[in-house]
Amino acid sequence: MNVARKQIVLVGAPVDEGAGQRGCLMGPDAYRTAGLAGMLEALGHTVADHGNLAPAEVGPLRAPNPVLKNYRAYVGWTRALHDKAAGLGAASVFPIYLGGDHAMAAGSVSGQARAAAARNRPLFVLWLDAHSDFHTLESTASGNLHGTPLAFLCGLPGFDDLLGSPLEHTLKPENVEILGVRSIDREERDMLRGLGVGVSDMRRIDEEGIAPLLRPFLERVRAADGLLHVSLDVDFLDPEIAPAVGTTVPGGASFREAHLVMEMLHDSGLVTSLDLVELNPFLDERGRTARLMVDLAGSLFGRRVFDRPTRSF
Ligand SMILES: [Mn+2]
Repeated sequence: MNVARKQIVLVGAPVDEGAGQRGCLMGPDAYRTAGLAGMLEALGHTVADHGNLAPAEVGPLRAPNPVLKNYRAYVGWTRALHDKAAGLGAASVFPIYLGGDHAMAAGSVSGQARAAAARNRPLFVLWLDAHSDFHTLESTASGNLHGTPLAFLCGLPGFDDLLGSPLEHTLKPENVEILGVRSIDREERDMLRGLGVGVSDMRRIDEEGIAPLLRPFLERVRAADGLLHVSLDVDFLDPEIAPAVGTTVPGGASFREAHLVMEMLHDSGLVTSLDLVELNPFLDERGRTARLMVDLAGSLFGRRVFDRPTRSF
């Protein structure tokens, strides 16, 4: 078991322009209110809260597709988060990016990828999500940009505005594992298949169990001496236990499946950065989703569910 103390940095990313429903901008403060920092400190880690970021100033831009919503905001947030994440990735800290809708991962992950490349280590990404977020700016029908970050990160074309130049350190598609997915559009499926991204849907999780699906991926990260970024979307979880998300899809991960993933990630000692995304406190029930996400972070940082007294939710 890995019990190393970590220097954790919290970065608020109150992004909600990428989602179809507003409210994710309250996410970072909901995590703070739910006691994220104190919980991590109680586990023996040190925590520095860097507050909330603001989007970078962006000059005039024309959206490449008229259906896209809040395109300039996506560009501004991506640039601000990319710079912040590249800096944190170069330091010996563990950043937790507090979202914010999933559009923020375009910046957090690309910045971490840049830092990983500077350290000559491959970056692997575990994407825990009901959706694959693999639309291009052309293929999206909804225009909601939180459906596009993973396509950007894997180097699909059309995203050069995001950083003002082509993405230099793209993720290798085979270094990306999407777990828990249960809603993929046809265009996304074709692109995912063509590129060789790892995708385990809920049916596979039902049939094979979540641990045997995660384990080989972790072994590949270890064998490659890779860094591992985890991007945890609230809608990975079943809406019965995590209602505070604008994109609920029935049939998500259970409480135990989600904790097991986090415990395995902790035991692996491989995770170096984390996104907590899509929490919409406006849709929550007395903070239960925020508290569950904080609890899951606790498992990722070394807490055991069975060490705690039982309590009712
Ligand atoms: Mn997502």
